[in-house]
Amino acid sequence: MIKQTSGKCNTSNKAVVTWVDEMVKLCKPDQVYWCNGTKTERKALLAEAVEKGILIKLNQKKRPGCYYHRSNPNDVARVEQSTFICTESQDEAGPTNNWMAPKEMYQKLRGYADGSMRGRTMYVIPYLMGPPGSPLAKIGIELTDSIYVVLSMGTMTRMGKIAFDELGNEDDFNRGLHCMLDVNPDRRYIAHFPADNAIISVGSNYGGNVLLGKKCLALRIGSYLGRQQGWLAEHMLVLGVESPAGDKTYVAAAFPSACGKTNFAMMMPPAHLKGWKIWTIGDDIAWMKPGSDGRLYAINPEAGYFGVVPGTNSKSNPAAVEVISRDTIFTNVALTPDLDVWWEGKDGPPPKECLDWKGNKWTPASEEKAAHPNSRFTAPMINNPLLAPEVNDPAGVPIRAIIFGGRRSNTTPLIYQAFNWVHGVYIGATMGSEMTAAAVGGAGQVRRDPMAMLPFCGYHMGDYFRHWINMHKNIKHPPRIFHVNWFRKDSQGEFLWPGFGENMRVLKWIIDRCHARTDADETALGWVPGPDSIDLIGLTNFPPERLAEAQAISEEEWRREILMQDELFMKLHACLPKELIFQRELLLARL
Ligand code: OXD
Ligand code: MN
Repeated sequence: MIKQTSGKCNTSNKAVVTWVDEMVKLCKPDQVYWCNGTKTERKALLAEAVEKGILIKLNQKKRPGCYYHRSNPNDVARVEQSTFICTESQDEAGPTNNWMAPKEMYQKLRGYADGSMRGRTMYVIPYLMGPPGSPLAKIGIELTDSIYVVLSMGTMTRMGKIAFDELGNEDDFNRGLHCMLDVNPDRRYIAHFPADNAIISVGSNYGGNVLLGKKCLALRIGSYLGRQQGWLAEHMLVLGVESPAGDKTYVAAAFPSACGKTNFAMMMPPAHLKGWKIWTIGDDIAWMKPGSDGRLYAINPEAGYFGVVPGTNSKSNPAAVEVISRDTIFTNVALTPDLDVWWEGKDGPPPKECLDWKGNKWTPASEEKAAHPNSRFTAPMINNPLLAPEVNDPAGVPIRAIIFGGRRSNTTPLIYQAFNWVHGVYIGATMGSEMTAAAVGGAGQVRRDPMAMLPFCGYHMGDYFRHWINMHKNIKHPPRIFHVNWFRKDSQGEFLWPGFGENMRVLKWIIDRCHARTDADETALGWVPGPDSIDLIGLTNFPPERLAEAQAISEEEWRREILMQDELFMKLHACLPKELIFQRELLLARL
């Protein structure tokens, strides 16, 4: 008989109780704790995590409600090579996903899970993804032996009783099992079983691998369900742009991991663009469905931010600085002697001395970075001064523009607009980006990352493109589609565009295009701003020639680019929609 310590089973849902019992028999924890999501519970769990040395309580005067965590140095990012989509056939998962037959993977991972929680507590985390009452919201239950996961899920999702209330007696919930094991990369698997709406993650304690509501449910399983049910699960931020006249236009944008989605979602417009204001809906994931009025509506399924810390400062993201000033768990940043945190790119000078993310003494003369490049903050969205109140609207917000963007030091202009929906799908499908620290391996190399979904698409990428093309039929008023590149460099290796808040100037052009308030010039790639349509007033050291350089289209670079795109198209050939091949031909002809 399992001993229930404090949290009692708080549902009578038979499917839930049966499944939890089954997993308890498998993992054999000493205790089972059912989370209810209250403040009192969080306080107690935080105290327990501190007592066990899993968290360090930070200086509460400087950072009220903040805690510090160090992960195992072998476990600091998503591991794409250990991430599997377990569909019945390998074709269904497609060539861009690792695949194993469900039966085989269940057997392997149940073998690892068997008895893995002996001497430990199993936490039952019921959670809701999306605003309560939203037809787009989904329920998940994560079973984990990591208190760090419980505390993080409490911030990232609407966790606790609310999820059981929404579920009622239904059986429609995601079944997620997470076992830390000994955090050994050789026994690290993040396995998705889309047909069962189930996930098993073992051998890691890094957010992207273990906060199962996020990448696993909201994107991989979500994209699979979205295709079946007629909606889109996307790796996109969502924001509202308020104009000086007070109207709001909603935009969704897909950039690969660690390419500035959080900064863009919380952007502070430059002083010159008086009266313009950004409101955040979400910074990482959008679930989008056509509404009965023919527009595409989006919700943010999350309730918090799991953001990259290095580079966060009052210039790059003043709102995030405020977000992480309280109630935040910092993972793998540096720890100062007064129990505050530090990272490369923080405001102010570096500390004279601190402990780096591995706990070693660090000084500014040290060769290593003090904070891991993929160190993270986990913070509640309610801390965000720019949080849009509509974030809790069950209906979501109507999307007028979709922006795709990669990190490219050459080839791709600052901004261009697709000619139409299918052309926009082609632009998203062929997106390339230089890899970042958010995933293990390959940093800096250009890889195709279609719609920023390469690591997150739960089925064949060719079928995913087909789903995108088909969605158009159900969206009478489709969003306009754009592509941006904030990262293009000049011949000296300097960024051509100042980025951060100045991106508002580009966003303003996008919004104006959506409302037919500005014109554009036609190029081989798509529509681009006319000579004076991007407002450069107030930008220092930025002559119009620099914008022309950022917008330049080199035929030679584009021929090379199209050849690189072909590698992905060849890979996906069996399921690649013909429309995309036609788009490629049209582009070549225009060039
Ligand atoms: C993330 C990622 O953590 O994309 O959001 O890796
Ligand atoms: Mn992401």
